[in-house]
Amino acid sequence: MDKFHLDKALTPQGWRENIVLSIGADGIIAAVDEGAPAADAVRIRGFALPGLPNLHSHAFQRGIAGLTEVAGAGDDSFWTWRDWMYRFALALDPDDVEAIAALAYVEMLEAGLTTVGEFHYLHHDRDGRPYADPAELGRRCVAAAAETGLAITLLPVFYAHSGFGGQPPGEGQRRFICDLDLFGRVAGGAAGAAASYARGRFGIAPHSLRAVTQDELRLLTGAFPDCPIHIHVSEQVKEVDDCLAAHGARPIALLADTVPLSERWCLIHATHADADERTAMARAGAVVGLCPITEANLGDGLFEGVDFSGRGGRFGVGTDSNVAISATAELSMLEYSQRFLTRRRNALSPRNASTGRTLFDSCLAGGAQALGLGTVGLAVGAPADFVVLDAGHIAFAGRTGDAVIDSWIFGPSAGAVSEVYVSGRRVVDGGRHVARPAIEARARKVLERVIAA
Ligand code: NGQ
Ligand code: ZN
Repeated sequence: MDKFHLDKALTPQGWRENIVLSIGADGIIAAVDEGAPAADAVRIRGFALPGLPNLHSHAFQRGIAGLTEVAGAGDDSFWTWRDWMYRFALALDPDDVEAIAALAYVEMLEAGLTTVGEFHYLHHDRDGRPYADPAELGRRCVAAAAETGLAITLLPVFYAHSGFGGQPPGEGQRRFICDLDLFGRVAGGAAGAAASYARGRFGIAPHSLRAVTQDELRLLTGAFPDCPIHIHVSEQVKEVDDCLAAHGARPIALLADTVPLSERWCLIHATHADADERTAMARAGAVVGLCPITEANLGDGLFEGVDFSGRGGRFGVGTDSNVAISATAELSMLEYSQRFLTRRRNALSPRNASTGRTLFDSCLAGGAQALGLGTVGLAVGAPADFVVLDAGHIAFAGRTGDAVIDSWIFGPSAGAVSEVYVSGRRVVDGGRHVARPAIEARARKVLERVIAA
């Protein structure tokens, strides 16, 4: 059994010193001992934190990071960004998708994110025809996760329409489109791919109320009764307006009327939820998947997070478009968005509590629920997924306990992640993923070729 002696670690019982983790051959923590001698254990000298789940990613979009920040001739918006993104999506072959995903996953691990929820909708060949294996590209995402050591919950997406009321899809969406029968084969293959990787899990993702009809939603939730379900909802004002025009209801209200919202649901963005919708999500125990950097980048708007958490609402964070891949920047952006909104400081923490610690704990629990991870954290029964912050980094001078998390998230902490372990295996060493050189070289070739074309 592998053993790690952690000098300082955040456990479910709080900060502890000198604990010893014993890891089984399956990568699961079999024992946590306090004050046990560490003679046969690997000594971990920094601050150890559980790895955070990244509950929402479109890995391929990493390829256009920074390329959509030039103003066009008209007003730029989410919808003009989407045109750029669609054009890029049409250019990628399976090897390209895998190479870009592996780069994104390396960057996630280096950031301290140890699981990804891959909301995967690029299914078919460039001409729109299904691959011989209809789950080819989902399989490539799992291959990229396995190569990098990242845990993945693969969420194959059902996408059938271009707008409310079952409007026919556009030509630019041809790689995403399935009928229910084809989706059954895509999802079956995705489930098989996830099952073939020890750290793979599976859920489904009806893309949005724009892309899926109410009847289709009901059929899907019935056909996949047990797994996590993710959906984009209420992200843009236009989506709210179109939903009101088509159905006389706001998106989350419509969703809650259509299917029983529950703990297996993860509602991505939920930006324009009104008070009743926030209550409905909180009561159902559903997770809201906030993606603060992408939501800022796309001009989505502000989610009323203080009100939502006051109602007992659960949330986690995702890197979504992967325009920047950073756990600390997602968490600080989340808190700052609420300070802009409420004109208060320490908006998302209860009185006399660390904001960083509160956000960290919430997003660990919310992300784990949304991705169907079971037990997480430095506890018996959880996978040995942990991040080591360099205790000698100047960001932590004079800091102990939760001040370490606050200084990591809000302070000048670039380069603070020194090591990352997944299933007890070290995948990041000295701040760098152990396979970064090869994965970066492969991705560089792909990006230079595809962007020049
Ligand atoms: C996506 N992204 O699925 O990548 C979407 C754009 C759409 C965000 N919603 C496509 N941020 O919503 O139709
Ligand atoms: Zn998304």
